[in-house]
Amino acid sequence: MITFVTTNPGKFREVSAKLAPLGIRLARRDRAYPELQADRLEDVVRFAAGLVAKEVRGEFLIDDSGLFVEALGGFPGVYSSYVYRTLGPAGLVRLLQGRRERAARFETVFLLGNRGRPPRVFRGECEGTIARIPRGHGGFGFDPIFVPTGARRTFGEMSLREKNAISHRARAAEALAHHLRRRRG
Ligand code: ITT
Repeated sequence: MITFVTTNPGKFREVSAKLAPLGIRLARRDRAYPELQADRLEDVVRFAAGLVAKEVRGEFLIDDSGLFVEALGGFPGVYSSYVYRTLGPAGLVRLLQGRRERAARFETVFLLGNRGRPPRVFRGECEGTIARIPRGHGGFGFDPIFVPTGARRTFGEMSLREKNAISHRARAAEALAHHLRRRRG
């Protein structure tokens, strides 16, 4: 059993759905941890892991993710949570009004930790574009404005299963599963 420390039920649903068929079980701990103001998601999770390790017994997982918009120099990136709360998905779309360059990518960094042991980090990315208007009510966060490469629909218009086949978080979960399987031998 791995404790997934997150305030975000959508993240928990996605990762559980990905790992359960592989026999990897997760328990959710709904706890916010302070996010360090840093340039890289990885620095944010490493800092958080130090705090979480003091509280959680056994193995834990944390996920820090962000949406990086090319025309905005990678913004909101590590500030995605703040921008979601302030501008929201529709506000982010407005920042790109009239822009033809709409490339963006989601990134997820997972940290698997356990008090006293060196943490392991896994990554996943998903490339795509920012839609012209928010579409769909599925998923969470910026899903209604993100169209993954090769698709026409936004993540918000996809089922959990469809998003989980191609998303940044699914990629990170696959890397984590690969590690756990190897460790089991
Ligand atoms: P934690 O408790 O796990 O930190 P959070 O929702 O604050 O939950 P992040 O800081 O990792 O998570 O996420 C930054 C923002 O990006 C936040 O507003 C999320 O809703 C959004 N986000 C993260 N992953 C996403 C995804 O797969 N699809 C759409 N938006 C996502």
